[in-house]
Amino acid sequence: MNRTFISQLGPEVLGKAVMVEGWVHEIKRLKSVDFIMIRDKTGIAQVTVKKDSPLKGFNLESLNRESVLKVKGLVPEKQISRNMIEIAATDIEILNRSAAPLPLPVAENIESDLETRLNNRFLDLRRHENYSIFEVKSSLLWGIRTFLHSQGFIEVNTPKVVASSTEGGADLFKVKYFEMDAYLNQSPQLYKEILISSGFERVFEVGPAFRAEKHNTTHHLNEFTSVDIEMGFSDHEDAMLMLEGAVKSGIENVVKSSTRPSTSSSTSLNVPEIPFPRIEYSRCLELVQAAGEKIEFGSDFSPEQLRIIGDSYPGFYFITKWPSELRPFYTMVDPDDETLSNSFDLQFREREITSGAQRVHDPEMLRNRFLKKGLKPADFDFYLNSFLYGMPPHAGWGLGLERLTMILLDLKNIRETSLFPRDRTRIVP
Ligand code: AMO
Repeated sequence: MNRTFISQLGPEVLGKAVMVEGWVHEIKRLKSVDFIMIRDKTGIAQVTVKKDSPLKGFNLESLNRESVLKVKGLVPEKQISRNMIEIAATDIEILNRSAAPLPLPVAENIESDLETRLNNRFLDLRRHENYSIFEVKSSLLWGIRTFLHSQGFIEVNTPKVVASSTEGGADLFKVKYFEMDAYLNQSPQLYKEILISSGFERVFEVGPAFRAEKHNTTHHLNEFTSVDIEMGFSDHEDAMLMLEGAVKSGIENVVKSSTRPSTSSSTSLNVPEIPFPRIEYSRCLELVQAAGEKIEFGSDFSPEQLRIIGDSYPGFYFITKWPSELRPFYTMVDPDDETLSNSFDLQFREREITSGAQRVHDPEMLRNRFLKKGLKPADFDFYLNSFLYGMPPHAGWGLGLERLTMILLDLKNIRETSLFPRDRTRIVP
């Protein structure tokens, strides 16, 4: 007999024999009947075991919660409960037993602190609301991937053990690589640009990015998933169009494929309208100053100042034309005003989701940008070389997948969106 997922137990199985597999969610013992709530990733069903007709080889006495069962039974025509389907067991096989007591409750509606939950993440993830987060993250990524493929991008994979920094030296994890010093990649920036010189024209990558940021916040991880694109013969405006298309397509796919009510209850799960507003950095500066904050041109916004800006733009919006000195060496300066750059961030309220820009493609200009940032061009030879023999103008962006998942589901801590988060103090599990 084939397995039926619990969510598939609809009107068409009434009066029929089924086989389900899952975990013991709860056990309830009454006088003449026992109930076992069985849970798979799609739902919970109620298995009834009559005491006057014992099942061969099955003894409920020694069964702990979270044990793994295979249940065969009949689905009665007349169902007692409206929100949980009942199966009258004819055979129960214990596939594996769970130890007791559980280090973390799965069934009860008990709030455990995040530390305890993350220490016992394998159990924590059994909760349907947690599975839903990863279902959303997966659908989001699928929607983004599909969109990028439709726009002529191919997915690539670049090295994660690298020889140099891309986003600033302080946030690098140093690793030993045989006799050499190496680092964990902060972003695929340099490699995705090199591929534009290689004639790939449109590439994207979904991969881990490592940042040795020392602060422990609710929206930083030390390892996160970066969704990156790079496109040749393009500028920052083209990259912004691609970004809003990708975000919209990702959210559309989440809305379309959401299977459980808990995912659709989120406040932000409306497909956003594009184009997103484009607000210049200087306008944001004015907004913040008008609210009484002290900030000069050239400074980055503090969390509180981003909140002020976010209050004026409640959904997705771009902050464009950032001061050149605030952006990394690879960012193209604005040809009309070299204090500014052809760069953007995508924000959702006060939260940054993506950074992007048109890049410098002239090798001489790039060398000068390195020097201006106090970096040695010689350390970046492998990258600079690819600019010497025909590098097209190009642009791209990097999107934090956990950040986007977090804001879509209105979660308070980014760790909720990472299966096994890496933060300042956690590398296990
Ligand atoms: P940036 O450093 O702004 O840009 O990173 C891009 C996006 O990645 C996410 N992000 C993080 N998410 C969780 N934890 C962190 N510690 C973290 N750091 C960054 C954010 C951010 O917007 N190379 C450029 C992108 C480009 O220009 O193509 C870059 O990495 O959502």
